[in-house]
Parts: sequence; C-alpha cells; structure tokens
Amino acid sequence: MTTTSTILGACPHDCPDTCSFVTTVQDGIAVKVQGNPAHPHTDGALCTKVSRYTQRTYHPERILQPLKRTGPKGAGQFTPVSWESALGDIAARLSAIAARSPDAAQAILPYSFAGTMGLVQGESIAGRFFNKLGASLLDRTICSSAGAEALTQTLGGKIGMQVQFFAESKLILIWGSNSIASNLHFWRHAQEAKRHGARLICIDPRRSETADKCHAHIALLPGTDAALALGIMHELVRNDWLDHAYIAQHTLGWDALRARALEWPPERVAQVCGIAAQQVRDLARDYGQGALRGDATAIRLNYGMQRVRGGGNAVRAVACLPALVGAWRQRAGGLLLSSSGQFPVQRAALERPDLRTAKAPRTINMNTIGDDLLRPASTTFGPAIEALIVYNSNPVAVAPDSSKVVQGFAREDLFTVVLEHFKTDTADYADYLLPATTQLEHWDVQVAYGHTDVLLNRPAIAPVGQAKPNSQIFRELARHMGYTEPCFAEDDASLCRTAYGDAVDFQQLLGKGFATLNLPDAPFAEGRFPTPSGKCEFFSARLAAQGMDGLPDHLPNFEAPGSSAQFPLAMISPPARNFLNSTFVNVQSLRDIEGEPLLEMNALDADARGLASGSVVRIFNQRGDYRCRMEISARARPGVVNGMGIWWRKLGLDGHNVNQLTSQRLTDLGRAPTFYDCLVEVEAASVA
Ligand SMILES: Nc1nc2c(c(=O)[nH]1)N[C@H]1C(S)=C(S)[C@@H](COP(=O)(O)OP(=O)(O)OC[C@H]3O[C@@H](n4cnc5c(=O)[nH]c(N)nc54)[C@H](O)[C@@H]3O)O[C@H]1N2
Ligand SMILES: Nc1nc2c(c(=O)[nH]1)N[C@H]1C(S)=C(S)[C@@H](COP(=O)(O)OP(=O)(O)OC[C@H]3O[C@@H](n4cnc5c(=O)[nH]c(N)nc54)[C@H](O)[C@@H]3O)O[C@H]1N2
Ligand SMILES: [Mo]
Repeated sequence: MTTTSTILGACPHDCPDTCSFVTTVQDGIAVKVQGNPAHPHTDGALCTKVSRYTQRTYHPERILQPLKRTGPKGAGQFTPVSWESALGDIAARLSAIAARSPDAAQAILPYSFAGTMGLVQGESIAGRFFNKLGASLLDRTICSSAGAEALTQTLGGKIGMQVQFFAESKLILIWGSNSIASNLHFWRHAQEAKRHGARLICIDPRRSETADKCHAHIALLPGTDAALALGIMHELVRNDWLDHAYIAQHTLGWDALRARALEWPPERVAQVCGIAAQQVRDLARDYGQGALRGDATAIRLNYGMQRVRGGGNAVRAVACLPALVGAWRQRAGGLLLSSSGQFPVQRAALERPDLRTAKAPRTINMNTIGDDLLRPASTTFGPAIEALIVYNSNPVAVAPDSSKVVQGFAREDLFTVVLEHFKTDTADYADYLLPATTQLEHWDVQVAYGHTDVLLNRPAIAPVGQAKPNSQIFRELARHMGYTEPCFAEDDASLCRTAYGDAVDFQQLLGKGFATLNLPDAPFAEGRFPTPSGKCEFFSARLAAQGMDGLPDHLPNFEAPGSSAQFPLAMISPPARNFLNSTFVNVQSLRDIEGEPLLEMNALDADARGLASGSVVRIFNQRGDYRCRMEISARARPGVVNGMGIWWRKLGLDGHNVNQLTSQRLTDLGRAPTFYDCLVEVEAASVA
C-alpha cells in the first residue's frame, strides 16, 4: 500500500519572493513540490524553476558521497572516501595551520553566500565553527550591499513598502528590476494595479520581459540612474511638484539637495543617460503631478541598478524621491528595495562571535577573491590564504574577473573543501567535495527580502545518499577538531528556534509554516525614519564624516559607456529567467528553455561590425574573452550588450562565462561588485 503525505517547506533560494511550498511524499520519495495556497505571498504558485525542485533533488548527477581529489586541480576527478576519513583529514589540515601561532588560523577562509537563504544551513554552526577556529571573516558583499548601505544611510535600514500594497498603487516605477523573471510574486500585484488603471514605467537599459508589459520603458545607459533621479528632482523643483509639509517635517538636507538637483536640467540628464530630454520631463510629471493629486506612487527598485561604481549613490538618489512628493503618507506609496532589515534575526546567538579567542580576525571581501587568493603574505594583507571552505556558493562561476579566480583556485598549495549538491565549476577545484542535503532533506528557517513573513522548512524526505546538512557537516568537523562547547551539539530543530528567539511565534511557524511580522502598513507616514536624525536623510552626516559626499550624486562608471575607443560597448549581465544565479543551470529541462549562453545585441551595433544574428561571437576586453551565440535583439539598446547570466563555465563554448569579462572593482558604498560596469568589444568568431 502506498503512503502519501504532504510536508510544509520554504523555498531556500536567493530571490525576493521566498515562497512557502508543499511537498507531496509517496513512500519516502518526494513526487511534487507546489506553492502553498494558504500563504498569501505565494498564493499557491511557484516559479518554473522551483516547481521542478524534485528534478534537482533526484538529479542523476547529485553528489551522494564524500569525494577526494585524484586528478590535477580543476579536473574534477575524485574517488569516494568515507565521511570519517574525509572529516578526519580536513580537521588535521586545518588544525596544522591553526597551530602555528595564535592568529595563524586567519590563513583559513570560509566562502559562502546565499545558495540557501536558510539561517540554519547558512551561518549557524558554520559561523560558530569559524569563530572558534579564528578563521578570516568574509565580507558577504557580492549581491546587495551597495543598495543596502544606501538605504541605511537614507531611510535608516533595509525597510520599505509592504509588497502587497503595490496592488493599490496608481503609478509604479519598476526601476532596475526584471520583475517577471526575478520577482514574480511582486509582478502579480503590479498587474492587479494595472487592471485598476495604474501606470507602469520600467527603467532599465534592457528591454526586459517586464519592460514589454509596462506602459513606458526608459532604456537609459547602465550606471546613469542617479542622473535620472536628479533630473526628476530638478523638474519637481521647477514645477513645484513638492510636498513642502512632508519635506519640512520629515527630511534632512533639503536646501543642499535642492541646489544639487538644479544642476541637472533634463538636457544634461538626457545626454548622460542616453535618452531624450522629454522622457525625463514626462517621467517627472507622471511622478510629481500624480503624487500631488493624492495618487499613491510607488517605486519597486531591485538590485540591478547598483552593480556599478556609483551604485550606492544611485540608490540613495532614488530613495530620496518618495519623501519629496510625500509618497510615504500612503501605504501604497513609497519605495521597496529590500525588506530584510525588518527581520529580528538573532545573529549573535546563531553564530556566536564570542567564541573567538584571539583579536578580531581580518576580513576578506568575497568580490576580490580572485586577487586575494593570489596575494602573498604581507604586513597589510596578513598571511596568504592557505585553505578555503566553500558552501552555498559557486565562486568560480559567479565571482568577477574569472581568470584570476580560476588561477587562485588552481593553486597547488591551496587546500579547498567544497560542500555541494553538484560538481559545479567550483567543486571541480576541491580537494574534498562533501555531499550536502537539499531543502527537501533538512530543517531550516528563512528570512525574506521581498516580503515580511518568516518561513519554516521541515524536511520532507530522508537525506539522499550519504548527504548531510551543512550544519551537521560543521558539527562533525567541530568534533574532529576537538571542540567541546555545548553549542556545537545544538540540533537543527533547536537552531530554527534560536534564529528568532522570542521575536517570532514558533508554535505558529510549526503549525502554518509561516508567521507574519507585525509591522505598520505605512512605515514612514509620520516620518520616524530609523536614521540618527529620525528623518529621511537627503544629506548624510555619517557619509560626510567618512570624507564622502553627504549628498547623492551621479558618479560615472569606472568604464563609462563611450569613454573607450578600444571597448565601445557596455555589457550588462542580468539573471536569466530560468536559472537562479548559477543554480539550476544543470537541470536539463530548464537549460532546454534557456538554450545556450547568449549575447543580445542591437541591430545597429551588429551591422556596424558585420555580425549576423545567430552567429558565434567573441566578446573581449583587457581582462579576457568569452565566446557565445549572438542574437540581434530589440532587447539590447544601441551601445549596450546583454550577456545573460550566469551559465556554468564548463557548459559554455570554450569553458568561460560572462564573468571572464567583469572586474573586481568595488562600488562607492557597501564594498559591492561592479558586474554591470564593464566595457567590451565584440567580433565574429568561429565554432571551434
Ligand atoms: N529568475 C531569477 N530570479 C532571480 C535571480 C536569478 O538569477 N534568476 N537572482 C536573484 C538575486 S541573487 C537577486 S540579487 C535578485 C535581484 O536581482 P537583480 O540583479 O536585481 O535582477 P533583476 O530583477 O533581473 O534586475 C536586474 C535588471 O536591472 C537591469 N539593469 C542592469 N544595469 C542597470 C542599470 O544601470 N540601471 C538600471 N536601472 N537597470 C539596470 C537589468 O537589465 C535587469 O533587467 O533577483 C533574484 N531573483
Ligand atoms: N556577471 C554576473 N555575475 C553575478 C551576478 C550578475 O548579475 N552578473 N549576480 C551576482 C549575485 S546578485 C549573486 S547573489 C551571486 C550569487 O552567487 P552564489 O551565491 O554563489 O549563487 P549560486 O550561483 O546560485 O550558487 C549557489 C550554490 O550553492 C549550492 N547550494 C544550495 N543550497 C545548498 C545547501 O544547502 N548546502 C550547500 N552546501 N550548498 C548549497 C548550489 O548547489 C549552488 O551551486 O552571483 C553574482 N554574480
Ligand atoms: Mo543576488
């Protein structure tokens, strides 16, 4: 007789939507993963990727036992070993490094990101382990930290509108976000607003799937968003489309910002942004006049716009707009970039920084892993990196300037451990490759950044093969290291409670699978911004004290479009709809939808180079080159090419991906990467 059950879980992936899902299990096998109809944000629907989650979990290429390297670095040749022998050897290697001196363990570096956004399989026992060890700290800045810092300096934190209220908005600016691809459950609300007569405007260099469905599309050049925001402000001032009462009561630095905005007439903006001056005027009119009429005007920002040199300033400039027109007065007005600052995560209880014995270790920025792996010991840098433990991330594919990253991972004297589901580009370089469980096989509790519900994930099935949860791997590694603190014995179900302490009703989480944070509908209707001044800080004294401009400004890209005769095209590399960063690239049914690595190019640029649509091209700059298929597409504006991400290198034509071209330079705020600040040239290539 078949036994069937359903288990409540949560999507672990790095996506604003953080869906609640229900897994159907028959005789111990997960047969189906579906959106939870009882969870309002999920509304019973999952994206194509995650509705195929069982294909990923039972993928024939899942790593099912610990593996030890047998071939040269990067060749991906391994032999199976027992857990005891793998963990014993890893502990011995790490102990030998740590034993050399009180702070020698800094030669060991954890490298992790949001392969799972679960707090338990993220930095819980792993955090405790590396703190006890005294390993280098990792600055986890590869995604959102420029925007996060900008929001913090302007609004006081990663706080904004509640996503469901976009359904009531009358004007929505979708700014640097391909919502249909990367924030599907927000798009539902935008469509509802549209049905009720709302106007939707997309601001994006690429004519994205989302831009197709908006009333207007402003295809500005990458990295020029601050100029556009200042141009809107210019028009708001000139036409007096301002909420003077809100500005007077709830903002700081208006006189200075006003003067700055007046330096940005539409003609100047048009030139910088590569658009028409009339587009700036129309946009400002839609925004300012609507708000003054009392229409709820909302901005959905995503992280696409902050991956350039001035990304932090750009987010700061945009984040000033709602206060100028008093949009925050209504719950359907204001702005949302990230809601994650509202989650009361008990990080210290999870990660236990108090376990560190020596002085605070150095911090390595994950975006410069290419250079840092190649750096010798020095008084400024400290010891060379000798051991790397990678989990929840695929740096060889996703980190910028791949040729450096690959050179670093290929170092014969680097000891690398990778915890993974699959033999990714990074896993190929492992000395030990350890099989980790997927979300269907372990406990976890989630945060979200596109809504404000906490979600619980229960294991639906037993671990596949010999896979273990990350938490368990670090627990056992701690035992092999001889760590005896009781916190290393805390189990995953208990860690789920520790993650939020008393701040979230755990009984409700256990019962329903989600718990909604208790938050006001309109967070800044009465001001009360969580900044030092309690106001929306147009001028940031904190930034000025650090020697920076206290006001937002337009900072041209490091590699500004038009600034190089040798590399005349700007390349952006936004996410592909059916992948999640580099996750799912190896799921055949999803890869079939995406086809192959692709460069979108405008007909004008292709014609100027004599390139035919569908041909193989070589994209190159001073950092490297990459070959893929080119398609002439109206999705690309003149002067900008779109290299859709993030393919596994080994699935590309010559074993490279777009990050072969991107640079390791960091943003103005938040020490973030500049993936979309990248000049290239494109020429015809042959298929090898
Ligand atoms: N399907 C899918 N969903 C995802 C992801 C994925 O890989 N696939 N990734 C997830 C992750 S890690 C994140 S961080 C989030 C958010 O990830 P984001 O990187 O914000 O992704 P998008 O929503 O695609 O928004 C990027 C959009 O910004 C545009 N853009 C590029 N440069 C500029 C610019 O200078 N100015 C402006 N205005 N726009 C620009 C791009 O063309 C693209 O359409 O999405 C998550 N969701
Ligand atoms: N060119 C370019 N590069 C980019 C971007 C871009 O837009 N353009 N986007 C950037 C952004 S926004 C981000 S967030 C980063 C994302 O970079 P990463 O955080 O590295 O994300 P993924 O590529 O999805 O890789 C996550 C890996 O974690 C593994 N994983 C998932 N769950 C678990 C688990 O429970 N245990 C273990 N051990 N492993 C697990 C998955 O199998 C997967 O291989 O990439 C960045 N890189
Ligand atoms: Mo991200």
